[in-house]
Amino acid sequence: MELQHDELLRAYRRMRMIRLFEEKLSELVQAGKMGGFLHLYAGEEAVAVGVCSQLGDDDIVTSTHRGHGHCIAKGVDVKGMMAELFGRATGTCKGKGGSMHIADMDKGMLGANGIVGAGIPLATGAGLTAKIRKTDHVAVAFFGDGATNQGQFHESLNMASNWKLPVVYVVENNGFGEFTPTEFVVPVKDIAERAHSYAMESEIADGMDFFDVAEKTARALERARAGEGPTLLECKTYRFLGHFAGDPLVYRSKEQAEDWIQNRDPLDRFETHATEAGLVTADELREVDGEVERELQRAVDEAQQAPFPDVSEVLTDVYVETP
Ligand SMILES: Cc1ncc(C[n+]2csc(CCOP(=O)(O)OP(=O)(O)O)c2C)c(N)n1
Repeated sequence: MELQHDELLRAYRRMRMIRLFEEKLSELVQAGKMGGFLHLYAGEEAVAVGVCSQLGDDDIVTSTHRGHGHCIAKGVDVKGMMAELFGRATGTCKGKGGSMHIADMDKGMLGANGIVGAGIPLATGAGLTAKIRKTDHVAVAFFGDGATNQGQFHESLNMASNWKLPVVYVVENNGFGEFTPTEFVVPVKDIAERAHSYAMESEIADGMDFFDVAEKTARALERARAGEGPTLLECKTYRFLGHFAGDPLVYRSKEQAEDWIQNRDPLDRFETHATEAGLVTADELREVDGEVERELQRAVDEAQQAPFPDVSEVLTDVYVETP
């Protein structure tokens, strides 16, 4: 796996955007300027961007309740996302989806999802579609460690392995399901072990390391496109903020959080690796930082000025029949 200079800068830009986007949302919620229930992705950037750096627009991803990072990593327009979160008509889903239902079919983003585990069978179905239509596309399901205790995880992996579907199942193991440490509810040491029951390939990646995630994703995609079936890719990661915006974080120790945040920040890790290897310069990264900051501020300003959806739109784009 080799990434060109512009691809590396694009990956860094997306990681930085995710970080700033989530920090901005946290601020807006605390200031009472944004409503709704938000699950923030800061800390896990290398997973979404590492995986999506290997995908094309026609490859499919399915997401979770913690979906902003997956959207940004797959190239969904940030202005549309911000407007969506403010509930405005200019939003990605015309202001009617909100944080947990952002979807953008043009980018192969089948949607965030408020139901834990529910994106997994959707990606399995997208993989089946690709196989039946004989396209070269791969479907990727992102989900948390908690979701691997859901029945649909096991049913999907069984089916995908049996039918050799082109799917990559990406577990974002951030060590917690809501407020419960993963080891309280998962008996295996590594979630990747669960692949063995389905005769499926698995990989474990350092989810704080963009390069490791990208490399292991590339291998999984190669297998999928060669007709060798799915892979379970476990990425060990950590969420820097709470389970939801406003979480008082009483269930994890300050020392544990500090260790991950100070020593394993995926943006710092990217910068150290990429500059030491001479792939990009620190000046180039600082320029990206400035551009991202300005782009995000414009997105917030424009979203706040944008109109709300008209009341006549209340029954459009929804799965109900008007009486
Ligand atoms: C089917 C279902 N059960 C429970 C919930 C409540 N819930 C929301 S997020 C969450 C924890 C999910 O943990 P994990 O899958 O590890 O993802 P993370 O939040 O760590 O990213 C739970 C239990 C839900 N939304 N859907």
